[in-house]
Amino acid sequence: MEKKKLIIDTDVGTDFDDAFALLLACQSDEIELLGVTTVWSNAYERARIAKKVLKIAGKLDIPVCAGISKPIDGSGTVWYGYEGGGIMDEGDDVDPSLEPEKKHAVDFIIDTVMANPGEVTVITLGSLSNLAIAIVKEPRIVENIKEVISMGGVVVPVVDKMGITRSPIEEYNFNCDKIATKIVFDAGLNFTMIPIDVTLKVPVPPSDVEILKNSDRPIAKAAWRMLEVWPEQEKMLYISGGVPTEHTDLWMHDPLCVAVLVDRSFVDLYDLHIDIEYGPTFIPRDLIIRDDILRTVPKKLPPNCHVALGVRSKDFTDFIVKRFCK
Ligand SMILES: [Ca+2]
Repeated sequence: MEKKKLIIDTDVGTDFDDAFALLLACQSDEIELLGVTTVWSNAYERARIAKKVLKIAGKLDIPVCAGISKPIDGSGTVWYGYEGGGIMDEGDDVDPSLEPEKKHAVDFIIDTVMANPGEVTVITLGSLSNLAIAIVKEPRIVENIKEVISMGGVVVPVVDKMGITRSPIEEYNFNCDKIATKIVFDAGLNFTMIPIDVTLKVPVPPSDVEILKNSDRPIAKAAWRMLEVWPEQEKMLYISGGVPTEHTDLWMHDPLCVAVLVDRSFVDLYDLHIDIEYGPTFIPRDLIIRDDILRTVPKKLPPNCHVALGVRSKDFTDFIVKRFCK
C-alpha cells in the first residue's frame, strides 16, 4: 500500500489535541509524515514541543520547521505560559535533540510540495498563516497540493450539552489570522474543512481515558499524561481570556483531521460553498464583543470545499485509542 504523504502544520503546545494529532499520524501505517511545521505565537517554542512529541513517538528523524508567529495584519498573539504542559520535561528547553530545522516552515511547505507534485496532503491545525504565505510566495503549490484538510470554522451553530450556545462564530483557528484564512479560501485549493461544530461532538469518553491511563504502552501513557494536566490548564487559559470555565471537555478537534486522511468515512462530507465574511457577534454570553469576527458562511453557490457536517464519534474515539495502545 502506498503511504499518504503528509505535512502537519500545527500550533501544538496549548491544547493537548495537536499533540494527539501528531501521535496519531506517527501511529498510522497508512501515513508517511514528511514533516511538521509550527505556527502562531512563538512558533519556535512550538517546534521544540512538536519535536518532543515526535521523540515520544520514536520519530525524531521527522523534520520540524518553525514558521510564522504573528498574524499577517501584525496584530498581537498571546503566550499563556502553560504551553507544553504534560509534554515538556525539565531540561527539554535546552535538549539539543529538540532543536528544529533551520529551514523556515513556509519554505519547507513549498519545497516539499513542489518535490512531490500532486502527492502531499497538508493538514492545518491552527492559524493558516504559514499556508497562506506559502501560497503567496509560490502560487504553484495550489495546483500541486493534493488536499488541504483544515480544522477550523463553524457551519452549524453549536449548542453544548448544557444547552448553552458556545461562541461558534468566533472559532479560534480561522480567526487567529483572518487575512491568511481569506487567502487560503480564495486560492482554489482542494480543501476539506473539519469545523468545530463537528469536533465538539468528539470528547474523549471517560472509559477511553481509563484505557489510556491503565495501558502500559508508551504512546498511551504519554497521551494520558497530557489529558491529566489539561482540565486545570484549560481552566486557567479560560480565566486569562475572561471566558466562563464551566463548559470544558476533552475535545479531540485536531486528531479528527488525521483520522479523516486515513478513512474519510469517520465524517459525513458535503460539497458546499463556504464564504469568508466579517461581522459582529450577537451572542450575549460572549464577553469580548468585537466587530471583526470572521465567519464561515455556507451559501448556495458552486461548491468550493468539502465540509464535515457529522462524525461517527465512537468509531473515531475507538480508532484513536486502539492506535495509541498498539
Ligand atoms: Ca491546534
